[in-house]
Amino acid sequence: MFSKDFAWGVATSSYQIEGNSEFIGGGPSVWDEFVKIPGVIDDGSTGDIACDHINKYKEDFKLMSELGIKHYRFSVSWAKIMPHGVGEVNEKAISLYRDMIEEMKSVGITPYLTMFHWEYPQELMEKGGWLNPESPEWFYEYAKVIAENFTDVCDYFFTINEPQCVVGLGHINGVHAPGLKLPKKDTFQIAHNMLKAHGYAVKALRKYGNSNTKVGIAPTAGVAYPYVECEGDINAAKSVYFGSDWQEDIWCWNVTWFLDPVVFGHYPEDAMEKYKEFLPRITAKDMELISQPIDYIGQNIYNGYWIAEQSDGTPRYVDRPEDFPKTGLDWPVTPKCLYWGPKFLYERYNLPIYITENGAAYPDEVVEEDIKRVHDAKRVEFLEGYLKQLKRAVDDGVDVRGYFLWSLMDNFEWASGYTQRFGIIYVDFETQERIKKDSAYYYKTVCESNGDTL
Ligand code: IFM
Repeated sequence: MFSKDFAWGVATSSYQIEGNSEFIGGGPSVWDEFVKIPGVIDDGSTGDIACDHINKYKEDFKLMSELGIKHYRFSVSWAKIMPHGVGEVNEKAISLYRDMIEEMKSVGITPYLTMFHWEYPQELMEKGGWLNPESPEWFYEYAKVIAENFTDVCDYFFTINEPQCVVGLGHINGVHAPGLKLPKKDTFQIAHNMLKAHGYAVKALRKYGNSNTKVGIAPTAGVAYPYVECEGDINAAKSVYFGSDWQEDIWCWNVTWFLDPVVFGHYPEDAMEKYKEFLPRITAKDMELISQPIDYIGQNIYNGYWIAEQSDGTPRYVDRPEDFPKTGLDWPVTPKCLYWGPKFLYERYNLPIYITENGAAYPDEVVEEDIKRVHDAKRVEFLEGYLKQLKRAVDDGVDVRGYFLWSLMDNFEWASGYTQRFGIIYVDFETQERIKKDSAYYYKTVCESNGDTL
């Protein structure tokens, strides 16, 4: 059973929904620049208008409250708040975000603020971005502004969303902003600087926040889970999930490089040995900074992969059959990752867990019936399957405190533009009309019954 204060929520991010209203000002982020490059976004679109949430947030929070959703993970934009990344603070952005928070609270929604969901200030990018040795201190300055301006209205914070994507998609294969393809050595440096930035952000929140302020990080990674639920496969899966057998080209899709330092204060030894020629200078002071005590870990979990134990005791990656179910982005539908992921994470890190993102893109269609409707049966099936597994984890004693469905509404899906719809609310991007999908009504029953209907 889910605890009575379990946080049933939805998630979004600034660039993906807000739109770039000029009256709020701020400076460009790397995404504002990246989307201008021809060919980088599938449909040639940008987040300039997105869901126009900046002008429609009151309506959006009302929709959430009609759906019984009482917890909301959203992000604020570093570039909008600090036009140059450091120094000047844009008071218009501060008031906008404060108003958003007050507004959501007025309809009974608890805010969970993510400080960095990828809107890196362009001006700092021109100084080297995350590769610049000063970048962690820049983030500290930003985090101080966040702490000073939002800890009186919000208790829950996440520092960085999916550092893996920033490193891998942004700096290894260049399909996300800033669109770089850097040598491995640089990408390890970037990851280290981001982790230091996380540590600084925790410090700033502790120093300038208050006794109610809580903080964690929100990384991601596919979940290695047992092909058969027997002891051998379970142990093999765990060894892969927390091991160092990472993809040669995109090394960063892993759990331990990003969570071990944060929770244990050291990088995983096997990976340190394996990647030693690429590692930056890592000092004891860095590790002390990175491992500031946190209140919980977030984890964005979308899918997983099967692992079996071979007769010699080593793990084997088990292929999926051709007709294995997939979502719109060709991501496999693997509900059990929402059981094994939290279970393994809790065993290793022993901290409360929030599932900070989970959800599915499918090609939705609006039909005219009594009202406009979207019959997204596959998304309902996806959610039902995944949430049942999450319930199983909770029933097994895993300390999961909340679940944030990605996403409240269809939005700008980065390099896929508007071609992929993740929302439980349909957005007509021509008219900005919102239409509740069947999955929204489904999720309402889950939230309102505190998961008893699962
Ligand atoms: O839309 C993204 C989100 O910004 C980060 N996590 C994964 C989602 C779906 O791709």
